Amino acid sequence: MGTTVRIIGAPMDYGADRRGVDMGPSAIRYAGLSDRLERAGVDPVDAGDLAIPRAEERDPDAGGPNRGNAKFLQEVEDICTRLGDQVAETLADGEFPLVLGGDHSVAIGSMHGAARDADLGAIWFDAHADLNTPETSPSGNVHGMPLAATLGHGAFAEMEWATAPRVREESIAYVGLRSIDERERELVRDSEMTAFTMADIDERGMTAVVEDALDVATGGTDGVHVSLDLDWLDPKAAPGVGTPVRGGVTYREAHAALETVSERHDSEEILRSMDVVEVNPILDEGNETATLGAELTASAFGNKIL
Ligand code: 5AB
Ligand code: MN
Ligand code: MN
Ligand code: MN
Repeated sequence: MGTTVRIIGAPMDYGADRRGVDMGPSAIRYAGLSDRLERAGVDPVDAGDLAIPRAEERDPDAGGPNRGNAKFLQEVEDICTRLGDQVAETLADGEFPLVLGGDHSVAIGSMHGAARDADLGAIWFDAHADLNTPETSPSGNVHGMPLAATLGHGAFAEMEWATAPRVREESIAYVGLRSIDERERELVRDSEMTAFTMADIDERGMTAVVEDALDVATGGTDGVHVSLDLDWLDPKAAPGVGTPVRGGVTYREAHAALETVSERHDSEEILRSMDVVEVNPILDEGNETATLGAELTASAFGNKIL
């Protein structure tokens, strides 16, 4: 029996400054996600979108004083709690949860759900480290905090909905890092996480780097969460993102990376959950970035030519 992939839309943009990322799930579906997944040999079922109130109707400072300068943290909590439940239910039903963002704060919910009954490793395909806390964030945007939340750093230590005890630093690998805040740099250096920067990809090639990242994320875990932030790619390939950074991964490197994941999954069934985030259709050109998100997701499941 083939894998059933349950598509869960999380149209949330509370975590980012640029409006429009809430349209990501529609744009990725419109780019032919389901057909592409079928061609990759899995069975997609669409669970629709989580109901999420518009930001204009919400108070960015709700939730009280221990929340540092994190904006809309109360909303993020509500949504990630519901999302985590859906991800956990999907896994309990024997299906694969594919979460469409939305800004990257949705990963707090995906990982919390995926790690409820398993030790979870993660590969973070992103230009950024996403390791800020409500205390350290320069922007107050929660999309810059999901890994810190999952690991229970700073104020997140008190937030049970965010911290996922079964995700450990030593099972997390960054791939493609190139834009990091000073405080994050210290944290990554002092942590047990593994960080492959763009320079590592230049030197060693994408396939070798992703093989190593897979070793990190599979070592001593029950499965791997793949978090794909489209700003991982170079803005020339993926213009529709809110925080573009030059010098990113090319179209071909990106496919090679996800194909490497799929090859490992074919032999060892390592994949447990995935999210595709930060697609902003308002900033996109011809739905190119959403299309890339759909294509790369299919590559993760083995979109082979022959
Ligand atoms: B993304 C920045 N580090 O915290 C911050 O797109 C950018 O999910 C965060 O990777 C980028 O605001 C968050 C400056
Ligand atoms: Mn990110
Ligand atoms: Mn990013
Ligand atoms: Mn928790």
